[in-house]
Amino acid sequence: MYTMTGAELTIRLLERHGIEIIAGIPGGANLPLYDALYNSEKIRHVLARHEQGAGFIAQGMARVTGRPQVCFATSGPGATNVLTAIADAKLDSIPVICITGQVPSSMIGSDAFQEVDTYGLSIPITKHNFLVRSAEELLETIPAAFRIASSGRPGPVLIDIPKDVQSQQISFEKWPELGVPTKAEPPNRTGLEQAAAMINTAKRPILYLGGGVIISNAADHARTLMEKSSLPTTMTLMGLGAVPVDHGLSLGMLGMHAAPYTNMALEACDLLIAIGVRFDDRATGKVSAFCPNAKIIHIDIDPSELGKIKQAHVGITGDVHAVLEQLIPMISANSRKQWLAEVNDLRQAHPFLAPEVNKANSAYGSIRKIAELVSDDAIVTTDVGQHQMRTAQLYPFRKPRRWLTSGGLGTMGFGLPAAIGAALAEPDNTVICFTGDGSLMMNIQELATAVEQRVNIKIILMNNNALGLVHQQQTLFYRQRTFASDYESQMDFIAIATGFGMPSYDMATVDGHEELLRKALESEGPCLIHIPLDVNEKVFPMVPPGAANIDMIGGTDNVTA
Ligand SMILES: Cc1ncc(C[n+]2csc(CCOP(=O)(O)OP(=O)(O)O)c2C)c(N)n1
Ligand SMILES: [Mg+2]
Repeated sequence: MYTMTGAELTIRLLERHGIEIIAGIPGGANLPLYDALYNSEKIRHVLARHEQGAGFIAQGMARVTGRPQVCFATSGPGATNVLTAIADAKLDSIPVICITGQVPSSMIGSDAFQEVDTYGLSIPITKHNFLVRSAEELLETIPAAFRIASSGRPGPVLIDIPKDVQSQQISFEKWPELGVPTKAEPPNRTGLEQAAAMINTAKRPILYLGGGVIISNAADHARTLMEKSSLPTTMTLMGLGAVPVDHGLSLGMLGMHAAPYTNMALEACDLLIAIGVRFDDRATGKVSAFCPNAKIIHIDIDPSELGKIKQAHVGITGDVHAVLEQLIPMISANSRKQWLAEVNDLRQAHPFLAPEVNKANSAYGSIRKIAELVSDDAIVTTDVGQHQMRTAQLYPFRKPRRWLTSGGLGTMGFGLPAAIGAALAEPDNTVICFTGDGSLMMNIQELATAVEQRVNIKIILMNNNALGLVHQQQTLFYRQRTFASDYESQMDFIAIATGFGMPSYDMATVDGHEELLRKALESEGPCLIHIPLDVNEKVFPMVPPGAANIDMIGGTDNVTA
Protein backbone atom coordinates (compact mmCIF):
# COMPACT_ATOMS: atom_id res chain seq x y z
CA MET A 1 0.00 0.00 0.00
CA TYR A 2 1.34 3.40 -1.01
CA THR A 3 0.14 6.65 0.50
CA MET A 4 1.04 10.04 -0.96
CA THR A 5 -0.37 13.28 -2.30
CA GLY A 6 -1.42 13.86 -5.89
CA ALA A 7 1.67 16.01 -6.35
CA GLU A 8 4.01 13.31 -5.05
CA LEU A 9 2.23 10.75 -7.18
CA THR A 10 2.70 12.94 -10.25
CA ILE A 11 6.43 13.28 -9.65
CA ARG A 12 6.87 9.54 -8.92
CA LEU A 13 5.00 8.65 -12.11
CA LEU A 14 7.13 11.04 -14.15
CA GLU A 15 10.23 9.43 -12.66
CA ARG A 16 8.90 5.98 -13.52
CA HIS A 17 8.43 7.13 -17.10
CA GLY A 18 12.10 8.01 -17.28
CA ILE A 19 11.82 11.78 -17.03
CA GLU A 20 15.14 13.24 -15.87
CA ILE A 21 14.73 16.95 -16.58
CA ILE A 22 11.69 19.20 -16.26
CA ALA A 23 11.74 22.80 -17.42
CA GLY A 24 9.24 25.14 -15.86
CA ILE A 25 8.30 28.05 -13.65
CA PRO A 26 6.48 27.78 -10.30
CA GLY A 27 3.51 29.81 -9.10
CA GLY A 28 0.69 29.63 -6.59
CA ALA A 29 -1.31 26.94 -8.36
CA ASN A 30 1.52 24.46 -8.89
CA LEU A 31 3.44 24.89 -5.64
CA PRO A 32 2.46 21.46 -4.28
CA LEU A 33 4.01 19.96 -7.43
CA TYR A 34 7.19 21.95 -6.91
CA ASP A 35 7.27 20.93 -3.26
CA ALA A 36 7.12 17.28 -4.33
CA LEU A 37 9.76 17.88 -7.01
CA TYR A 38 12.09 19.27 -4.33
CA ASN A 39 12.40 15.71 -2.98
CA SER A 40 13.05 14.02 -6.30
CA GLU A 41 16.45 12.40 -6.66
CA LYS A 42 15.87 11.49 -10.29
CA ILE A 43 14.48 14.67 -11.81
CA ARG A 44 16.43 17.86 -12.22
CA HIS A 45 14.44 21.05 -12.59
CA VAL A 46 15.53 23.70 -15.08
CA LEU A 47 14.15 27.09 -14.16
CA ALA A 48 13.20 28.86 -17.38
CA ARG A 49 12.65 32.62 -17.48
CA HIS A 50 9.35 32.48 -19.41
CA GLU A 51 6.95 29.55 -19.74
CA GLN A 52 7.24 29.65 -23.55
CA GLY A 53 10.96 29.08 -22.99
CA ALA A 54 10.17 26.10 -20.76
CA GLY A 55 7.91 24.64 -23.45
CA PHE A 56 10.60 24.98 -26.10
CA ILE A 57 13.27 23.54 -23.79
CA ALA A 58 11.04 20.46 -23.41
CA GLN A 59 10.58 20.42 -27.20
CA GLY A 60 14.35 20.60 -27.75
CA MET A 61 14.82 17.55 -25.55
CA ALA A 62 11.93 15.72 -27.24
CA ARG A 63 13.10 16.45 -30.80
CA VAL A 64 16.59 15.14 -30.03
CA THR A 65 15.63 12.06 -28.00
CA GLY A 66 12.35 11.18 -29.73
CA ARG A 67 10.81 10.56 -26.29
CA PRO A 68 8.11 12.56 -24.50
CA GLN A 69 9.49 15.38 -22.35
CA VAL A 70 7.79 17.47 -19.70
CA CYS A 71 7.35 21.14 -18.83
CA PHE A 72 5.57 22.78 -15.90
CA ALA A 73 3.63 26.02 -15.70
CA THR A 74 1.33 27.56 -13.16
CA SER A 75 -2.30 28.52 -13.82
CA GLY A 76 -3.49 31.65 -15.64
CA PRO A 77 -0.58 33.55 -17.19
CA GLY A 78 1.78 30.61 -16.75
CA ALA A 79 -0.55 28.46 -18.80
CA THR A 80 -1.25 31.08 -21.47
CA ASN A 81 2.48 31.74 -21.84
CA VAL A 82 3.18 28.11 -22.68
CA LEU A 83 0.42 27.79 -25.31
CA THR A 84 2.61 28.89 -28.24
CA ALA A 85 5.15 26.17 -27.52
CA ILE A 86 2.31 23.62 -27.36
CA ALA A 87 0.78 24.76 -30.64
CA ASP A 88 4.25 24.55 -32.17
CA ALA A 89 4.62 20.98 -30.92
CA LYS A 90 1.24 20.09 -32.39
CA LEU A 91 2.11 21.29 -35.87
CA ASP A 92 5.50 19.54 -35.86
CA SER A 93 4.22 16.35 -34.13
CA ILE A 94 6.48 16.62 -31.08
CA PRO A 95 5.70 14.60 -27.93
CA VAL A 96 5.62 17.15 -25.12
CA ILE A 97 3.64 16.76 -21.91
CA CYS A 98 2.75 20.06 -20.31
CA ILE A 99 1.55 19.93 -16.73
CA THR A 100 -0.18 23.07 -15.52
CA GLY A 101 -1.41 23.98 -12.07
CA GLN A 102 -5.04 25.07 -11.83
CA VAL A 103 -6.95 26.95 -9.14
CA PRO A 104 -8.64 24.67 -6.58
CA SER A 105 -11.56 22.64 -8.00
CA SER A 106 -14.13 24.44 -5.85
CA MET A 107 -13.06 27.80 -7.35
CA ILE A 108 -13.06 26.77 -11.02
CA GLY A 109 -15.50 29.00 -12.87
CA SER A 110 -15.41 31.78 -10.27
CA ASP A 111 -12.87 34.04 -11.99
CA ALA A 112 -10.48 33.20 -9.20
CA PHE A 113 -7.04 34.80 -9.09
CA GLN A 114 -4.96 33.44 -11.99
CA GLU A 115 -7.81 31.35 -13.27
CA VAL A 116 -8.05 30.70 -16.96
CA ASP A 117 -9.74 27.84 -18.78
CA THR A 118 -6.52 26.09 -19.70
CA TYR A 119 -8.40 22.98 -20.74
CA GLY A 120 -10.61 24.94 -23.13
CA LEU A 121 -7.75 27.03 -24.49
CA SER A 122 -5.61 24.01 -25.22
CA ILE A 123 -8.22 21.80 -26.92
CA PRO A 124 -7.40 22.83 -30.51
CA ILE A 125 -3.62 22.86 -30.04
CA THR A 126 -3.03 19.60 -28.23
CA LYS A 127 -3.30 16.02 -29.36
CA HIS A 128 -5.23 15.43 -26.16
CA ASN A 129 -5.79 17.23 -22.88
CA PHE A 130 -6.98 16.40 -19.37
CA LEU A 131 -8.50 18.31 -16.49
CA VAL A 132 -7.81 16.06 -13.51
CA ARG A 133 -10.63 15.84 -10.95
CA SER A 134 -9.07 13.66 -8.26
CA ALA A 135 -5.65 12.37 -7.27
CA GLU A 136 -6.78 8.80 -8.08
CA GLU A 137 -7.28 9.86 -11.70
CA LEU A 138 -3.57 10.65 -11.97
CA LEU A 139 -2.83 6.92 -11.80
CA GLU A 140 -4.50 6.64 -15.21
CA THR A 141 -3.97 10.08 -16.64
CA ILE A 142 -0.20 10.28 -16.46
CA PRO A 143 0.54 6.95 -18.15
CA ALA A 144 -2.17 7.80 -20.69
CA ALA A 145 -0.46 11.11 -21.44
CA PHE A 146 2.81 9.31 -22.22
CA ARG A 147 1.01 6.75 -24.36
CA ILE A 148 -0.93 9.36 -26.32
CA ALA A 149 2.01 11.75 -26.78
CA SER A 150 4.21 9.02 -28.24
CA SER A 151 1.79 6.74 -30.13
CA GLY A 152 1.14 6.97 -33.84
CA ARG A 153 1.70 10.53 -34.91
CA PRO A 154 3.23 12.06 -31.78
CA GLY A 155 1.99 15.32 -30.32
CA PRO A 156 1.57 17.45 -27.23
CA VAL A 157 -0.63 16.50 -24.28
CA LEU A 158 -1.70 18.91 -21.57
CA ILE A 159 -2.61 17.85 -18.02
CA ASP A 160 -4.27 20.54 -15.91
CA ILE A 161 -4.17 19.68 -12.19
CA PRO A 162 -6.16 21.78 -9.70
CA LYS A 163 -4.26 22.68 -6.56
CA ASP A 164 -6.51 20.66 -4.22
CA VAL A 165 -5.93 17.57 -6.39
CA GLN A 166 -2.19 18.10 -6.01
CA SER A 167 -2.58 18.25 -2.23
CA GLN A 168 -5.11 15.43 -1.91
CA GLN A 169 -3.72 12.39 -0.15
CA ILE A 170 -4.55 8.97 -1.55
CA SER A 171 -3.59 5.35 -0.99
CA PHE A 172 -3.25 2.77 -3.71
CA GLU A 173 -2.22 -0.86 -3.99
CA LYS A 174 0.04 -0.94 -6.96
CA TRP A 175 1.73 1.24 -9.52
CA PRO A 176 0.02 1.49 -12.88
CA GLU A 177 1.58 0.12 -16.05
CA LEU A 178 3.82 2.58 -17.83
CA GLY A 179 2.37 4.45 -20.80
CA VAL A 180 4.22 3.25 -23.89
CA PRO A 181 3.52 3.81 -27.59
CA THR A 182 0.89 1.50 -29.02
CA LYS A 183 1.92 -0.43 -32.10
CA ALA A 184 0.50 0.81 -35.37
CA GLU A 185 -1.68 -1.44 -37.52
CA PRO A 186 0.34 -3.28 -40.17
CA PRO A 187 0.14 -1.66 -43.61
CA ASN A 188 -2.28 -2.89 -46.20
CA ARG A 189 -0.64 -5.56 -48.37
CA THR A 190 -2.45 -4.62 -51.58
CA GLY A 191 -1.36 -1.02 -51.18
CA LEU A 192 2.23 -2.12 -50.75
CA GLU A 193 2.06 -4.28 -53.87
CA GLN A 194 0.57 -1.46 -55.91
CA ALA A 195 3.18 0.97 -54.61
CA ALA A 196 6.04 -1.42 -55.40
CA ALA A 197 4.74 -1.99 -58.93
CA MET A 198 4.45 1.75 -59.50
CA ILE A 199 7.99 2.39 -58.24
CA ASN A 200 9.42 -0.47 -60.27
CA THR A 201 7.84 0.70 -63.51
CA ALA A 202 8.18 4.47 -63.08
CA LYS A 203 10.52 6.25 -65.46
CA ARG A 204 11.00 9.47 -63.51
CA PRO A 205 10.21 8.85 -59.85
CA ILE A 206 11.12 11.18 -57.00
CA LEU A 207 11.19 10.32 -53.32
CA TYR A 208 9.71 13.10 -51.16
CA LEU A 209 10.63 12.65 -47.49
CA GLY A 210 9.22 14.55 -44.53
CA GLY A 211 9.51 14.81 -40.78
CA GLY A 212 7.56 11.55 -40.40
CA VAL A 213 10.61 9.64 -41.64
CA ILE A 214 12.69 11.12 -38.85
CA ILE A 215 10.01 10.73 -36.19
CA SER A 216 9.52 7.04 -37.01
CA ASN A 217 13.31 6.44 -36.93
CA ALA A 218 13.16 5.27 -40.54
CA ALA A 219 16.09 7.30 -41.94
CA ASP A 220 18.18 4.18 -42.64
CA HIS A 221 15.28 2.53 -44.44
CA ALA A 222 14.64 5.66 -46.48
CA ARG A 223 18.25 5.65 -47.59
CA THR A 224 18.08 1.96 -48.51
CA LEU A 225 14.99 2.56 -50.62
CA MET A 226 16.58 5.60 -52.25
CA GLU A 227 19.78 3.75 -53.13
CA LYS A 228 18.20 0.45 -54.17
CA SER A 229 15.90 2.09 -56.69
CA SER A 230 18.24 5.05 -57.48
CA LEU A 231 15.56 7.55 -56.55
CA PRO A 232 16.33 11.25 -56.69
CA THR A 233 15.23 12.36 -53.24
CA THR A 234 13.95 15.65 -51.92
CA MET A 235 13.18 16.54 -48.32
CA THR A 236 10.83 18.96 -46.63
CA LEU A 237 12.10 21.49 -44.10
CA MET A 238 11.19 19.00 -41.36
CA GLY A 239 12.70 16.07 -43.25
CA LEU A 240 16.20 17.49 -43.75
CA GLY A 241 18.73 14.91 -42.60
CA ALA A 242 16.42 11.96 -43.34
CA VAL A 243 19.07 11.15 -45.94
CA PRO A 244 22.35 13.11 -46.15
CA VAL A 245 21.55 16.28 -48.07
CA ASP A 246 24.88 15.99 -49.90
CA HIS A 247 24.27 12.38 -51.02
CA GLY A 248 24.57 12.02 -54.79
CA LEU A 249 20.85 11.20 -55.05
CA SER A 250 19.71 14.06 -52.83
CA LEU A 251 17.95 17.03 -54.37
CA GLY A 252 17.95 18.90 -51.05
CA MET A 253 14.89 20.75 -49.81
CA LEU A 254 11.90 21.40 -52.05
CA GLY A 255 9.46 24.29 -52.18
CA MET A 256 9.55 27.97 -51.43
CA HIS A 257 13.33 28.33 -51.03
CA ALA A 258 14.51 25.23 -52.87
CA ALA A 259 17.32 25.11 -55.40
CA PRO A 260 15.87 25.78 -58.87
CA TYR A 261 16.78 22.31 -60.15
CA THR A 262 14.90 20.66 -57.28
CA ASN A 263 11.57 22.26 -58.15
CA MET A 264 12.28 21.65 -61.85
CA ALA A 265 12.93 17.95 -61.28
CA LEU A 266 9.63 17.71 -59.40
CA GLU A 267 7.92 19.35 -62.37
CA ALA A 268 9.30 16.59 -64.59
CA CYS A 269 8.65 13.60 -62.36
CA ASP A 270 6.13 10.91 -63.23
CA LEU A 271 5.83 9.36 -59.77
CA LEU A 272 6.01 11.11 -56.42
CA ILE A 273 6.69 8.78 -53.50
CA ALA A 274 5.60 10.90 -50.55
CA ILE A 275 6.63 9.50 -47.17
CA GLY A 276 5.87 11.08 -43.81
CA VAL A 277 4.88 14.37 -45.41
CA ARG A 278 1.72 16.45 -45.32
CA PHE A 279 1.95 18.42 -48.59
CA ASP A 280 2.50 21.65 -46.66
CA ASP A 281 2.03 24.78 -48.77
CA ARG A 282 5.63 25.90 -48.21
CA ALA A 283 6.67 22.63 -49.85
CA THR A 284 4.10 22.37 -52.62
CA GLY A 285 3.53 25.96 -53.68
CA LYS A 286 0.27 26.21 -55.65
CA VAL A 287 -1.06 22.70 -55.06
CA SER A 288 -2.79 22.25 -58.39
CA ALA A 289 0.52 22.93 -60.13
CA PHE A 290 2.64 20.69 -57.89
CA CYS A 291 4.15 17.71 -59.73
CA PRO A 292 1.60 18.10 -62.54
CA ASN A 293 2.76 14.99 -64.37
CA ALA A 294 3.06 12.62 -61.47
CA LYS A 295 1.12 9.79 -59.94
CA ILE A 296 1.35 9.88 -56.17
CA ILE A 297 2.07 7.27 -53.52
CA HIS A 298 1.46 8.67 -50.05
CA ILE A 299 2.60 6.83 -46.93
CA ASP A 300 1.75 8.27 -43.50
CA ILE A 301 0.86 7.07 -40.02
CA ASP A 302 -1.98 9.57 -39.79
CA PRO A 303 -4.85 8.51 -42.06
CA SER A 304 -6.29 12.03 -41.96
CA GLU A 305 -3.27 13.24 -43.94
CA LEU A 306 -4.07 10.94 -46.87
CA GLY A 307 -6.06 12.93 -49.39
CA LYS A 308 -6.15 16.04 -47.18
CA ILE A 309 -4.34 18.26 -49.69
CA LYS A 310 -3.54 16.03 -52.63
CA GLN A 311 -5.34 12.81 -53.52
CA ALA A 312 -2.84 9.96 -53.84
CA HIS A 313 -3.22 7.17 -56.39
CA VAL A 314 -2.07 4.79 -53.67
CA GLY A 315 -2.38 5.77 -50.02
CA ILE A 316 -0.87 3.62 -47.30
CA THR A 317 -1.57 4.22 -43.62
CA GLY A 318 1.14 2.93 -41.39
CA ASP A 319 4.26 3.54 -39.40
CA VAL A 320 6.83 4.64 -41.98
CA HIS A 321 9.51 2.37 -40.49
CA ALA A 322 7.27 -0.70 -40.71
CA VAL A 323 5.98 0.21 -44.17
CA LEU A 324 9.47 0.63 -45.60
CA GLU A 325 10.63 -2.60 -44.01
CA GLN A 326 7.98 -4.43 -46.00
CA LEU A 327 8.24 -2.34 -49.14
CA ILE A 328 12.00 -2.47 -49.68
CA PRO A 329 12.21 -6.23 -50.50
CA MET A 330 9.50 -5.69 -53.14
CA ILE A 331 11.55 -3.03 -54.94
CA SER A 332 13.85 -4.12 -57.76
CA ALA A 333 17.32 -2.70 -58.01
CA ASN A 334 17.41 -0.10 -60.74
CA SER A 335 20.18 2.22 -61.85
CA ARG A 336 17.86 4.66 -63.67
CA LYS A 337 20.70 5.94 -65.81
CA GLN A 338 18.55 8.07 -68.07
CA TRP A 339 16.48 9.79 -65.38
CA LEU A 340 19.53 10.46 -63.19
CA ALA A 341 21.33 11.94 -66.19
CA GLU A 342 18.35 14.23 -66.81
CA VAL A 343 18.29 15.27 -63.15
CA ASN A 344 22.01 15.90 -63.19
CA ASP A 345 21.66 18.06 -66.29
CA LEU A 346 19.08 20.13 -64.40
CA ARG A 347 21.42 20.28 -61.42
CA GLN A 348 24.27 21.59 -63.59
CA ALA A 349 22.13 24.09 -65.45
CA HIS A 350 20.11 25.43 -62.49
CA PRO A 351 22.17 25.02 -59.33
CA PHE A 352 21.69 26.68 -55.98
CA LEU A 353 24.21 29.50 -55.71
CA ALA A 354 24.97 30.89 -52.29
CA PRO A 355 26.25 34.46 -52.47
CA GLU A 356 29.51 35.19 -50.66
CA VAL A 357 29.79 31.61 -49.46
CA ASN A 358 33.55 31.94 -49.06
CA LYS A 359 33.35 34.86 -46.64
CA ALA A 360 33.14 33.68 -43.04
CA ASN A 361 31.38 36.90 -42.00
CA SER A 362 28.57 36.57 -44.57
CA ALA A 363 25.29 34.80 -43.91
CA TYR A 364 25.95 31.77 -46.13
CA GLY A 365 29.70 31.82 -45.50
CA SER A 366 29.32 31.54 -41.74
CA ILE A 367 26.88 28.64 -42.11
CA ARG A 368 29.28 26.83 -44.46
CA LYS A 369 32.30 27.46 -42.21
CA ILE A 370 30.55 26.37 -39.03
CA ALA A 371 29.41 23.17 -40.72
CA GLU A 372 33.03 22.47 -41.63
CA LEU A 373 34.22 23.07 -38.10
CA VAL A 374 31.73 20.86 -36.23
CA SER A 375 30.96 17.14 -36.60
CA ASP A 376 27.95 15.62 -38.34
CA ASP A 377 26.57 14.87 -34.88
CA ALA A 378 26.35 18.52 -33.87
CA ILE A 379 22.78 19.70 -33.36
CA VAL A 380 21.51 22.77 -35.20
CA THR A 381 18.53 24.85 -34.15
CA THR A 382 17.18 27.97 -35.81
CA ASP A 383 14.69 30.70 -35.28
CA VAL A 384 12.38 31.90 -38.03
CA GLY A 385 13.31 34.16 -40.90
CA GLN A 386 15.99 34.57 -43.53
CA HIS A 387 18.66 32.99 -41.30
CA GLN A 388 16.44 29.90 -40.95
CA MET A 389 15.88 29.53 -44.70
CA ARG A 390 19.59 30.03 -45.44
CA THR A 391 20.52 27.36 -42.92
CA ALA A 392 17.96 24.99 -44.43
CA GLN A 393 19.34 25.68 -47.91
CA LEU A 394 23.00 25.29 -47.15
CA TYR A 395 23.77 23.33 -43.98
CA PRO A 396 24.87 19.79 -44.89
CA PHE A 397 22.55 17.80 -42.62
CA ARG A 398 23.62 14.20 -42.77
CA LYS A 399 21.81 12.58 -39.85
CA PRO A 400 18.29 12.59 -38.43
CA ARG A 401 17.36 14.41 -35.20
CA ARG A 402 20.21 16.90 -35.61
CA TRP A 403 18.07 19.66 -37.14
CA LEU A 404 15.55 21.41 -34.91
CA THR A 405 13.42 24.10 -36.47
CA SER A 406 9.91 25.38 -36.02
CA GLY A 407 8.48 24.10 -39.28
CA GLY A 408 4.71 24.18 -39.04
CA LEU A 409 4.05 27.14 -36.77
CA GLY A 410 7.17 29.10 -37.75
CA THR A 411 7.63 30.48 -34.26
CA MET A 412 10.17 33.26 -33.74
CA GLY A 413 11.71 32.62 -30.33
CA PHE A 414 12.04 28.86 -30.86
CA GLY A 415 15.79 28.71 -31.48
CA LEU A 416 17.41 29.61 -28.17
CA PRO A 417 15.25 27.59 -25.77
CA ALA A 418 15.17 24.63 -28.18
CA ALA A 419 18.97 24.76 -28.26
CA ILE A 420 19.07 24.74 -24.46
CA GLY A 421 16.82 21.66 -24.46
CA ALA A 422 18.96 19.92 -27.07
CA ALA A 423 22.10 20.62 -25.05
CA LEU A 424 20.46 19.35 -21.87
CA ALA A 425 19.59 16.13 -23.71
CA GLU A 426 23.14 15.73 -25.07
CA PRO A 427 25.43 17.60 -22.69
CA ASP A 428 28.63 16.43 -24.39
CA ASN A 429 27.55 17.57 -27.84
CA THR A 430 27.79 20.98 -29.51
CA VAL A 431 24.55 22.80 -30.29
CA ILE A 432 24.52 25.61 -32.82
CA CYS A 433 21.63 28.08 -32.76
CA PHE A 434 21.32 30.17 -35.91
CA THR A 435 19.12 33.08 -34.96
CA GLY A 436 18.03 36.51 -36.13
CA ASP A 437 17.92 39.72 -34.14
CA GLY A 438 14.12 39.80 -34.23
CA SER A 439 13.72 36.19 -33.17
CA LEU A 440 16.36 36.28 -30.46
CA MET A 441 14.50 39.16 -28.81
CA MET A 442 11.38 37.01 -28.58
CA ASN A 443 12.91 34.71 -25.96
CA ILE A 444 16.09 36.59 -25.07
CA GLN A 445 15.47 36.07 -21.37
CA GLU A 446 16.52 32.43 -21.82
CA LEU A 447 20.12 33.63 -22.17
CA ALA A 448 19.99 33.59 -18.37
CA THR A 449 18.88 29.95 -18.37
CA ALA A 450 21.66 29.02 -20.80
CA VAL A 451 24.31 30.65 -18.64
CA GLU A 452 22.93 29.14 -15.46
CA GLN A 453 22.82 25.65 -16.97
CA ARG A 454 26.26 26.09 -18.63
CA VAL A 455 24.89 24.41 -21.75
CA ASN A 456 27.23 24.07 -24.71
CA ILE A 457 25.29 26.21 -27.16
CA LYS A 458 26.79 28.57 -29.70
CA ILE A 459 24.34 31.31 -30.70
CA ILE A 460 25.05 32.63 -34.17
CA LEU A 461 23.23 35.94 -34.30
CA MET A 462 22.67 37.08 -37.87
CA ASN A 463 21.91 40.70 -37.17
CA ASN A 464 20.38 42.74 -39.99
CA ASN A 465 18.60 44.98 -37.47
CA ALA A 466 15.37 44.03 -39.17
CA LEU A 467 12.62 41.51 -39.51
CA GLY A 468 14.51 40.39 -42.57
CA LEU A 469 12.10 37.96 -44.16
CA VAL A 470 9.22 40.41 -43.77
CA HIS A 471 11.39 43.17 -45.23
CA GLN A 472 12.15 40.84 -48.16
CA GLN A 473 8.48 40.10 -48.81
CA GLN A 474 7.55 43.77 -48.67
CA THR A 475 10.39 44.60 -51.07
CA LEU A 476 9.44 41.89 -53.53
CA PHE A 477 5.65 41.72 -53.29
CA TYR A 478 4.48 45.05 -51.82
CA ARG A 479 6.22 47.44 -54.22
CA GLN A 480 9.16 48.02 -51.88
CA ARG A 481 6.88 49.58 -49.28
CA THR A 482 8.95 48.31 -46.36
CA PHE A 483 7.03 49.12 -43.22
CA ALA A 484 7.43 48.02 -39.61
CA SER A 485 10.15 45.64 -40.64
CA ASP A 486 13.24 47.79 -39.96
CA TYR A 487 14.17 48.48 -36.37
CA GLU A 488 14.74 52.14 -35.65
CA SER A 489 17.16 51.54 -32.82
CA GLN A 490 20.22 49.31 -32.77
CA MET A 491 20.62 46.87 -29.91
CA ASP A 492 24.06 46.28 -28.49
CA PHE A 493 23.85 42.50 -28.37
CA ILE A 494 27.39 42.20 -27.06
CA ALA A 495 26.47 44.31 -24.04
CA ILE A 496 23.27 42.32 -23.65
CA ALA A 497 25.19 39.03 -23.67
CA THR A 498 27.63 40.46 -21.15
CA GLY A 499 24.73 41.54 -18.99
CA PHE A 500 23.48 37.97 -18.93
CA GLY A 501 26.99 36.72 -18.14
CA MET A 502 27.51 35.15 -21.54
CA PRO A 503 30.80 35.44 -23.44
CA SER A 504 30.51 36.88 -26.94
CA TYR A 505 32.48 37.27 -30.16
CA ASP A 506 31.82 40.21 -32.45
CA MET A 507 32.51 40.04 -36.17
CA ALA A 508 31.84 43.77 -36.39
CA THR A 509 34.93 44.63 -34.42
CA VAL A 510 37.30 41.69 -34.89
CA ASP A 511 39.18 40.75 -38.06
CA GLY A 512 40.03 37.12 -38.78
CA HIS A 513 36.48 35.84 -38.93
CA GLU A 514 37.37 32.19 -39.45
CA GLU A 515 39.63 32.24 -36.45
CA LEU A 516 36.89 33.90 -34.44
CA LEU A 517 34.47 31.11 -35.35
CA ARG A 518 37.04 28.47 -34.51
CA LYS A 519 37.75 30.01 -31.12
CA ALA A 520 34.08 30.44 -30.30
CA LEU A 521 33.27 26.84 -31.24
CA GLU A 522 36.18 25.52 -29.19
CA SER A 523 35.19 27.52 -26.13
CA GLU A 524 33.32 25.81 -23.31
CA GLY A 525 29.71 26.55 -22.45
CA PRO A 526 27.38 29.04 -24.09
CA CYS A 527 28.49 32.00 -26.17
CA LEU A 528 27.08 34.44 -28.67
CA ILE A 529 28.66 35.20 -32.04
CA HIS A 530 27.50 38.45 -33.58
CA ILE A 531 27.45 38.73 -37.37
CA PRO A 532 26.25 42.08 -38.76
CA LEU A 533 24.41 41.74 -42.08
CA ASP A 534 22.87 44.02 -44.66
CA VAL A 535 19.10 44.05 -44.57
CA ASN A 536 18.92 44.25 -48.36
CA GLU A 537 20.36 40.76 -48.84
CA LYS A 538 17.59 38.45 -49.93
CA VAL A 539 17.06 34.72 -49.66
CA PHE A 540 16.79 33.37 -53.17
CA PRO A 541 15.31 31.58 -54.94
CA MET A 542 11.85 32.32 -53.65
CA VAL A 543 8.46 31.14 -54.80
CA PRO A 544 6.00 34.03 -54.39
CA PRO A 545 3.28 33.03 -51.92
CA GLY A 546 0.47 31.29 -53.80
CA ALA A 547 2.52 30.76 -56.97
CA ALA A 548 3.62 27.49 -58.49
CA ASN A 549 7.04 26.26 -57.40
CA ILE A 550 8.23 26.39 -60.96
CA ASP A 551 7.62 30.16 -60.98
CA MET A 552 10.30 30.87 -58.40
CA ILE A 553 12.12 34.16 -58.67
CA GLY A 554 15.74 35.13 -58.10
CA GLY A 555 17.03 31.79 -59.30
CA THR A 556 20.47 31.69 -60.71
CA ASP A 557 20.79 35.02 -62.46
CA ASN A 558 20.73 37.65 -59.72
CA VAL A 559 23.18 36.08 -57.34
CA THR A 560 26.93 35.97 -57.51
CA ALA A 561 28.85 32.96 -56.36
C1 LIG B 1 6.09 34.91 -33.20
C2 LIG B 1 6.17 35.38 -34.61
N1 LIG B 1 5.76 36.61 -34.96
C3 LIG B 1 5.85 37.03 -36.24
C4 LIG B 1 6.32 36.22 -37.21
C5 LIG B 1 6.39 36.69 -38.67
N2 LIG B 1 7.79 36.70 -39.13
C6 LIG B 1 8.32 35.72 -39.89
S1 LIG B 1 9.93 35.94 -40.22
C7 LIG B 1 9.95 37.39 -39.38
C8 LIG B 1 11.22 38.17 -39.27
C9 LIG B 1 12.25 37.48 -38.44
O1 LIG B 1 13.29 38.38 -38.15
P1 LIG B 1 14.67 37.87 -37.62
O2 LIG B 1 14.49 36.93 -36.51
O3 LIG B 1 15.53 39.05 -37.34
O4 LIG B 1 15.22 37.01 -38.84
P2 LIG B 1 15.74 37.51 -40.28
O5 LIG B 1 14.63 37.25 -41.25
O6 LIG B 1 16.09 38.95 -40.17
O7 LIG B 1 16.92 36.62 -40.53
C10 LIG B 1 8.68 37.68 -38.86
C11 LIG B 1 8.35 38.92 -38.10
C12 LIG B 1 6.71 34.91 -36.82
N3 LIG B 1 7.16 34.01 -37.67
N4 LIG B 1 6.65 34.53 -35.52
MG1 LIG C 1 16.77 40.11 -38.55
